[in-house]
Amino acid sequence: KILGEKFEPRIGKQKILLLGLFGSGKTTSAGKMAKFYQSKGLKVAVIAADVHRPAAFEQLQQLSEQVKCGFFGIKGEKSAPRIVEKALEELERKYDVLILDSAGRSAFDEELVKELKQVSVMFKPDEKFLVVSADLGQVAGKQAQEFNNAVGLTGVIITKMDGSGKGGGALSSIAVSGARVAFIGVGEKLTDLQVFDSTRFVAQLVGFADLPSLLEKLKEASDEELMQKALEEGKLDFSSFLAQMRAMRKMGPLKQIMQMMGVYDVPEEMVAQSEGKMKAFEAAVLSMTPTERKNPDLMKSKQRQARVAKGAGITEDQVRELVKNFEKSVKMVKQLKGNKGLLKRLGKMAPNFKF
Ligand SMILES: Nc1nc2c(ncn2[C@@H]2O[C@H](COP(=O)(O)OP(=O)(O)OP(=O)(O)O)[C@@H](O)[C@H]2O)c(=O)[nH]1
Ligand SMILES: [Mg+2]
Repeated sequence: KILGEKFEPRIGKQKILLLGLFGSGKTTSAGKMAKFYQSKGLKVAVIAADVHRPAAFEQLQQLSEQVKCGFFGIKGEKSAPRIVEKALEELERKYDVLILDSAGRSAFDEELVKELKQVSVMFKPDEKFLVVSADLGQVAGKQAQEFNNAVGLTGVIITKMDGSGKGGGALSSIAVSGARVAFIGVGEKLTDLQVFDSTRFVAQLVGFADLPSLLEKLKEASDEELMQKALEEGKLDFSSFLAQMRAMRKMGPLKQIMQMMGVYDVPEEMVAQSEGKMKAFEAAVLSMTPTERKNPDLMKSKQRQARVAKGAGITEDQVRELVKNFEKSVKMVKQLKGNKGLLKRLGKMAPNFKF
């Protein structure tokens, strides 16, 4: 498995400690998780133990009111362990799931580790989830390692997967760090939380024609030289992109390709959507001039997009989507190439495959 197994949240009595740096999304995630566990029929309370951030108490209290879950905090109390001690006395018999929002720091440092250790000793959490923002990209893996070494983690929550182009980097670097991704945050609303499931995630990625892990698989199919060249240079152009799409077609339906890679249960609608997209993309690339195919930046021009759309019989939005997805692919190929650990994992997953 590339990105780890599907996370199975425990549905039962438990204590969850959320930790992480400033602004990573701890408090928001506390609210989202309260809602999630409550939807599983459990009685949930959140604990405000961030004693450093002004108004942390109020922020969590408001969230708890929206979720309609329990809340505990001591306004003005400066000792996190004391809050935890009182919270346990007050809540432990009444609730199934206790979620503790701890204080962040601007950077990983001794003070933070010290406080987390004290809180941990008092709280005795079943789960210690590090909350990191997808914006961190590859740095997320390093952070997961630091926290894991210092206080031990049972999982990672990656927030802001919606807004950032760096989500793939964050996810892969965490997988490589050996930590497990438990949940992902995909928006600011309380319902914007997903249990992490690599299959589903990969299926979402298939929304763009160039799934980087497919790239290697595809090079066997056709236009081997082109693909090889693109990979070696870490540089794709629209011609090699088209070659991949054709290779994909040749190899048969996307679903089968995914299954060859060990990814089962690809949702039907996603497959259908991306097959349709592929056709439009192919038409667009064929309507480009050779110069445009070799110089993808040219296709940022609105006039060129309009011309290609007309020639291909698709909308300008579809052309823009192609350009956008193409850019994403280039980024992901670069990340893939720079990520030796992930390459090794992919290699293990597809044993007949050389990198
Ligand atoms: N788009 C998006 N925004 C998010 C997500 N999760 C959190 N945010 C936003 O990120 C900002 C910071 O979130 P908080 O939950 O306050 O972060 P925190 O880690 O508690 O921050 P501190 O208490 O300052 O350490 C808020 O504006 C949230 O709305 C997410 O999954 N997607
Ligand atoms: Mg907070």
